[in-house]
Parts: sequence; C-alpha cells; structure tokens
Amino acid sequence: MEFWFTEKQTEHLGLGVRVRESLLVEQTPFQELAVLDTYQYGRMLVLDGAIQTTEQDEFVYHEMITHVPLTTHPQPREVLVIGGGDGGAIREILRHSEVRRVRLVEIDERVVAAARRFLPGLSQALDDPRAEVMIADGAEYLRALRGACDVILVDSTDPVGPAVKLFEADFYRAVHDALNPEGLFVAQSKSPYLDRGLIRDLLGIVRSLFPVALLYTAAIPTYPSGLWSFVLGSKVHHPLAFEQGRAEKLETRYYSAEIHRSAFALPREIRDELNQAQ
Ligand code: AG3
Repeated sequence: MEFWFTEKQTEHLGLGVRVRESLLVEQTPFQELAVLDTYQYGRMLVLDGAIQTTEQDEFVYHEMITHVPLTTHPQPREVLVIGGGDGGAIREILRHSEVRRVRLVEIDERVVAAARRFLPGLSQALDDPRAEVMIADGAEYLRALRGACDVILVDSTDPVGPAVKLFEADFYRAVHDALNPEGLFVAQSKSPYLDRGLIRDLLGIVRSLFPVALLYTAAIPTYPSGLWSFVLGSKVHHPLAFEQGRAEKLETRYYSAEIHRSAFALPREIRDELNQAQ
C-alpha cells in the first residue's frame, strides 16, 4: 500500500510526497508537528501541514538565508536567529569564522526536540560552543537586545499561527532597534509567484525602515512554486558590495559568489511590480 502526504500549497494546488514511514505526529502548544520519512526527499519536517525542510533540499534554503547576509556584513560577530529550531541555519552560520556567538530563539521547544531526535544533520550544530538556544517568543526577546546584533535572521514558518506577527511592521521596528548601526537582517518571505501581495507589503515595511531593502530568490523544490524569496534590510552595507573571496571560501553546495550576485536579479514582471510599489 502507498501512503502519500500532500501539502495543500493553495486552495487548488498540492504537492504530494510518498511516505515510507511516519516518524512523529504531535500536537504541540503552538502547532501540529510531524516528521515523515519520504522516498524522494528523505526525512521531512512538517508544521501545520507546511513542509519546513527536508534532508535532501534543506541546504538550498539554509545556505541562502545565511550566507547572503553574513557575507554582506564585513565582520559578523553577533548573530541572532528567530525561529529555525531545526538548527540548519545555525550550522551554516557557524561556517563563518568571524561569528563569535549565535543565539537562536525558537518559540516551540518540541521543534528543537524533534530535530535533535530525527534530523541530526541539522540539529548537531545546536551543540556548538558558539551557539546558544533559547526557548522563547522571538518577537518579545528581540526587544531586550537594543543595538546588540550584527545580523538577524528570521527563519520562520509562513504567517500562520505564532509567526503572524513576524510579518508585521512592529516586529521590523524591533529588528531595526536590535541591530547595531551597521547591522542587517534577512527574513524568509514566501513565493514570488504565489505571495506577491505579502512580499510587496513586507518590502514596503522594510523600505520605510532601512536605506537598503531588497528581495532575492532561491530555487527550493519542496516549497510552494519552487521559487522562494528572502527580504534583506540593511542600515549601511549593500549586498552587491560583498567580498567575493569570503563567499567562495565557504564550503557550500548551492551558494557561491555568482549565486550571491544573481539571486538579486528578479524576473522582470516581479522587479517592475516591486519598483512600482516604492
Ligand atoms: N522555514 C520556512 C518554511 C516555509 C515553507 N512554507 C511552506 N511549505 N508552505 C523553514 C525553516 C527551516 N529552518
């Protein structure tokens, strides 16, 4: 008998994955959490029916949410991750020798527990001496960090449940205040094909707060539409003025100096729509 999990990506579109074994299904205080062993993508972390990461394609997302901002900053010492309890972003951040400390604030301790148990390739990084894991509401935690961070990453779920406020102006004002005068941030911002309105609004918020506000993309096979986006906001440093040598030195599978540059080139229609919204 075949078992399939389908992420309902829109009202009318689903991505079906054949499941070898369901390893965990649990209702946490925040969301429904599942870990599935799939034939195509290996183990898969699912929150409220949305695929968060898989063993086979997680490297694209985690490399792109981390190395673009970290290479943009000339000296990223203090890094904060909001969400990302699986540890994948931390693993990539720790490849940067400039980083002295990376704090992770995850709201749902069950996500960390599930990753520790089923996704060691990601979660092992959480035990690194430079990493600190905190179980707390990232939006609250941020308010205590006035000017303390060089780079902030928002590795959240989509705006449902606990993540809704991570897409609102108030939160980005707090991100701005938690960054030091040369700081910058990146947040995952869904699909340019399916979520254009959300991206336009988010970019509008970021433009009103940061002199540098840009969108970049990466091809991620298991996320809705396969094309994913990230919003970057920076107080000083421009991502296209990055140090290529540092980018090329990193041990990566997707990210490179070329990818860093080309990720900011948007399909014409999307570019024009976002420019108009300015
Ligand atoms: N966070 C972003 C996942 C968004 C996926 N959305 C969806 N499948 N509808 C990923 C967390 C990985 N550290």
